[in-house]
Amino acid sequence: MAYHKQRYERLTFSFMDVEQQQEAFARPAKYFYDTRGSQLYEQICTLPEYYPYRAERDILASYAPDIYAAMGHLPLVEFGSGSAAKTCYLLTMYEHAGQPFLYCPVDISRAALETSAQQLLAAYSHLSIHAIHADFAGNPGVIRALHLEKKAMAFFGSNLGNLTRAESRDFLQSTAALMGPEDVFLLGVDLKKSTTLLLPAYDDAQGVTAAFNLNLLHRMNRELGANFHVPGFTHLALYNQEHGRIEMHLRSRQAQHVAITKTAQTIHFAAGETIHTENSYKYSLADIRALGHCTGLTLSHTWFDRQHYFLLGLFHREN
Ligand code: AVJ
Repeated sequence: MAYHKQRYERLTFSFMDVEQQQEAFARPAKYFYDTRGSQLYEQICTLPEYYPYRAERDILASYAPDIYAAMGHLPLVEFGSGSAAKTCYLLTMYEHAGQPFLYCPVDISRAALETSAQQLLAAYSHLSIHAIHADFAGNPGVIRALHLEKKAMAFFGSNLGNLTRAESRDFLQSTAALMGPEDVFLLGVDLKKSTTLLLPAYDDAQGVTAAFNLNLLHRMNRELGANFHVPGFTHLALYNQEHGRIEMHLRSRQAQHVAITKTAQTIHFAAGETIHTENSYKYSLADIRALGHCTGLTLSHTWFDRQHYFLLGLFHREN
């Protein structure tokens, strides 16, 4: 794996060659997040129907002192840090402790890492950052490059929801394998709840989620030389009871052919046939406890938002 380093004052960068990393998942959600897709996702987070973002932020805003106390003043590694907007609640606790601290954001977007690092370094005087530019999906082991003796790891945003149950187990297993006896893992997951609440969160009135889903077709047209007639597809969100997940699909309005130049494929769609674009798995508290248990992790603390829509759980290694 190509790997190199760059050092500034208080900011160190490590790069894992993202292009060379192999695809670990059957349905990688990362393809949603080109420039337009990332904008649309940010817009989704402001929608009245989309509660997960606000619920997790409220947990962090309400319980940051508690969470920080349970974690300890350890170097903080965050998978999929993005803009690190929620992480600030914890970083503020570190700063108030008046001790030097280290934050290690891991993200696939180099731009997000640079922008957030500049802002955080300006805001926190005791902070040093070691950023890792990598696609950590399926491989939390990228953080071995940090050679941290003790650490706290965080995985916010219910991003685990994009992984199948088996992939989630693998992810937690790999995470557990990185943990020493005093290390902790903070995980944010969206809880199972009524479809009356779930479905509108993935099929909002303004059609932002629809645009986010359809953006995949625009992206394929642009980057793969495909000729999807985008209005020929509609956004579909459903709750799959058996798997406990929201599924997003793009449904072909009519029978049609699509040619994809770069892959030399022609694909036929029957009327009503769908492209299954995303899974967003939901967990119960018992699911999370069991998931931890089968990967050698104990759920030692839990925090909920007021409405119990979302869970932030802290795991320790079982000894
Ligand atoms: C970024 C994976 C947490 O599953 O809720 C939002 C992505 N998809 N609306 C989620 C998403 C449609 C989101 N995650």
